[in-house]
Amino acid sequence: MKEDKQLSIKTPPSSAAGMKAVTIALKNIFKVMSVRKSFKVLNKLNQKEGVDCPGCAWPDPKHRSKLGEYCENGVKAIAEEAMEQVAGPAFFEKHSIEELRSKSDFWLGQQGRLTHPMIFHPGATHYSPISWDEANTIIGKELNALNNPNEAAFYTSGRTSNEAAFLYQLFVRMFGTNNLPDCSNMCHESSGVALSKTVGIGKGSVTLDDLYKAELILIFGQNPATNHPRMLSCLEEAKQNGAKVVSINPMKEVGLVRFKNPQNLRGVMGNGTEISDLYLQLRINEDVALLKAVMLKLFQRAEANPEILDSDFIQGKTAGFEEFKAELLTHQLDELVTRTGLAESEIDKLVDLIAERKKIIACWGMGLTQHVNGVDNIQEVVNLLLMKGSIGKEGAGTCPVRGHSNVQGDRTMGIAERPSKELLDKISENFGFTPPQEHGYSVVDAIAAMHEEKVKVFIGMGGNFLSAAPDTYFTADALEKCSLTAHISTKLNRSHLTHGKTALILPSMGRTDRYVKNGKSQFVTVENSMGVVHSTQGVLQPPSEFVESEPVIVANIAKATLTQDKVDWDFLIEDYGNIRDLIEKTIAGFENYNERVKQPLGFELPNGARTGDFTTPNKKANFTVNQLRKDTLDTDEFIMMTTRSHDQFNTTIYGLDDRYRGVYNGRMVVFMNHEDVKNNGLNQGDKITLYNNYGNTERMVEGFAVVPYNIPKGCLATYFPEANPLVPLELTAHSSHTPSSKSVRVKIRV
Ligand SMILES: Nc1nc2c(c(=O)[nH]1)N[C@H]1C(S)=C(S)[C@@H](COP(=O)(O)OP(=O)(O)OC[C@H]3O[C@@H](n4cnc5c(=O)[nH]c(N)nc54)[C@H](O)[C@@H]3O)O[C@H]1N2
Ligand SMILES: Nc1nc2c(c(=O)[nH]1)N[C@H]1C(S)=C(S)[C@@H](COP(=O)(O)OP(=O)(O)OC[C@H]3O[C@@H](n4cnc5c(=O)[nH]c(N)nc54)[C@H](O)[C@@H]3O)O[C@H]1N2
Ligand code: SF4
Ligand SMILES: [Mo]
Repeated sequence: MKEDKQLSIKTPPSSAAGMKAVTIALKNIFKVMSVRKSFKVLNKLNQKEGVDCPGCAWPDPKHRSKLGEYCENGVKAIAEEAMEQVAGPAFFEKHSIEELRSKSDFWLGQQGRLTHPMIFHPGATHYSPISWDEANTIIGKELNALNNPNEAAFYTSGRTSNEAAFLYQLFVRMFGTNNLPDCSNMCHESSGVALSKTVGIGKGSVTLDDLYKAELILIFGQNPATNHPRMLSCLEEAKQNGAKVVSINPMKEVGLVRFKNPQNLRGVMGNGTEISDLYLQLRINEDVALLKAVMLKLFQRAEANPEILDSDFIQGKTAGFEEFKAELLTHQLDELVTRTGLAESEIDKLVDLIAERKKIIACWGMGLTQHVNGVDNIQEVVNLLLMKGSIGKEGAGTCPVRGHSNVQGDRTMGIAERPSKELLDKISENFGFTPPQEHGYSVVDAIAAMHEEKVKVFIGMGGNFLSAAPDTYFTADALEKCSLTAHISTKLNRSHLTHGKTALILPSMGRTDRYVKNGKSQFVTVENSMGVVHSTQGVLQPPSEFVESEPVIVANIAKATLTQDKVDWDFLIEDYGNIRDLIEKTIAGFENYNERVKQPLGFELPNGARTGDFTTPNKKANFTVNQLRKDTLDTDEFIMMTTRSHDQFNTTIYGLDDRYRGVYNGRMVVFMNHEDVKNNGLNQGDKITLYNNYGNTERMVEGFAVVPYNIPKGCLATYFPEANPLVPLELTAHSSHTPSSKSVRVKIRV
């Protein structure tokens, strides 16, 4: 794909998926892989005992379609990972780091799979090859030269398998720190915090079967057509079973309007399925106001009609109801409605749907979590479900839809900067050492600490820390201050190019790669968004003999670092079943791990919120009181979200189109309400500067082309990571420290 084509803006389509998605997916993969190799992996993709899709964490249904149990973006994820092109030593000899920095993220990704460990020596201009042994020795030396283990930070991105994640956190804690920031900090951390406090488990409560049985599904701040495409077939089935669907989202997302399932005739030949029965385009970050308005109205209606609330559930299973109700009644309905930007009649339609139904599921994505009040957003969702008794029973509950394919599993394995006491006690009992007890750094804390030179070594297990993090220039400075940055990666990315005084790239296998040890193929395990643990096994030849499997990489770093070692790392990587035995001993819910994971469907982890046995300290589901945000915008200010295009997976750019929003050949765009475009004297395609002034620091990005769009007045949308320089490091959600990348105040300059 050429990058020099002109940006073009068209009317967005009226439905998502359909046969077009199939053709685009196949075109994508055949461009970079042979047809034979493509089908070798696609035939196994998301099949029982096959390759788990490296895309999102959406679960697999019990019955798998033989036509293919995957979506367009799953195919793109495979093409990105398994492409035949390689970026080996010759590539790095040809291109200096300075030259690579001038290239786009899209170009970097197109250069192919990393094949050799590479090092950047202080003062060099290029990366050069290094052996694994030497690379591990350097890491060991740098880590052991620190004054204190807390001067190192160990990042994880959510593709890492359970086995690799478990070993990684064990190594890091044996080394002596809880500095385990992870991508979750920027993602569903607000969900984890809010759900642990209110219902006792930081994960969602529902299964796919619940979605099929729900009467009402509320979808807040999520764009499934792009980010969890197979969710649309699940919603289609739920609708056929009689469910109503409501989307609550400032942007009109095509996939939430109409879906054409390429696997059935109606999707291929007909008009497809209408997904949303009601679409509420509220203003950015006014979900708390909307939820409060809805709950106030439910209380008003319950005066005449008490059975619309589940008083048995409220009395028997919850705490804090009276305080919650008392605070809610202090709010003025008019004020709440005005803030949402919605007509009261639209809100009444939502209240009608909720009042008449008992089995309600709330799904959500980044549109709720990435705000200063991200935790409050989710706590208000829980308040609504609790009023209705819509949790802990069939067809009802919480459904935070996770991002990376194993982000939830990584947390279960102990990748957490604030580990539970239970985990630390178990580690101590099983491994004969006392793990550090004090909390470590989350992503934003780690950036601040690197900037202050309190953290000097950064190791990344997957991911692209620089581009994913907020405040890009500040984060770049922070990484450059480190003495060593080392990334375990499958593909080249910007974090390799903005680095510490010494830098390492350690090439890793991905999901699709086959790993054979002593003549035996090894599988690893993952946990999906609904708490099902299952195996995944690669089928393709890795891109080079120097590419290593993640658990092996971790074990070898541990061996080169730890002086008083209590773990037989070689034994563990001899057969990954040995790692699973240790996981079983350490983490609750993994009894008979090696046996149960061999079942074709895997197994479900225990979930108290699913069964109504809440594991909060008071054993109740807790109502909470959440404040309404007080700030208002200046008259010339906008509130901006950063979001994903259809052609990207986070910082990996698959292509330059966002066809569901009608944008082609460009990513430097800003979506703006039609009237705002006109009132600011702008036209489609005009290039503008976006800037803001948090903490008296001007942050700015230039050259964003205006796209008039169906989004409320005063709201803007840009793509992540291009707009990340505008997200201040200190603008984070209370309690979860998640960057507020969905509500950033900005002004515009022509
Ligand atoms: N193809 C593909 N798949 C992916 C990813 C990817 O980048 N590409 N990323 C993966 C990851 S890590 C994650 S976390 C998920 C992310 O999946 P999503 O959560 O769907 O991510 P976003 O694209 O950030 O979209 C968030 C949605 O929230 C809406 N929104 C923004 N602000 C608000 C608000 O204030 N209120 C409400 N109600 N809505 C709001 C936006 O309009 C948008 O529709 O997807 C995963 N899957
Ligand atoms: N402004 C803004 N910022 C955001 C967001 C937003 O919505 N807006 N979203 C946030 C969210 S939800 C998330 S989850 C983060 C994502 O943050 P990250 O997880 O750090 O980013 P990714 O883009 O997923 O990481 C891609 C890189 O991972 C490596 N990789 C891929 N597969 C593998 C593998 O199997 N093994 C190994 N070792 N490496 C692999 C490749 O080298 C690739 O370049 O970004 C966050 N940042
Ligand atoms: S919905 Fe997610 S997990 Fe399923 S095939 Fe698509 S990208 Fe992969
Ligand atoms: Mo995420």
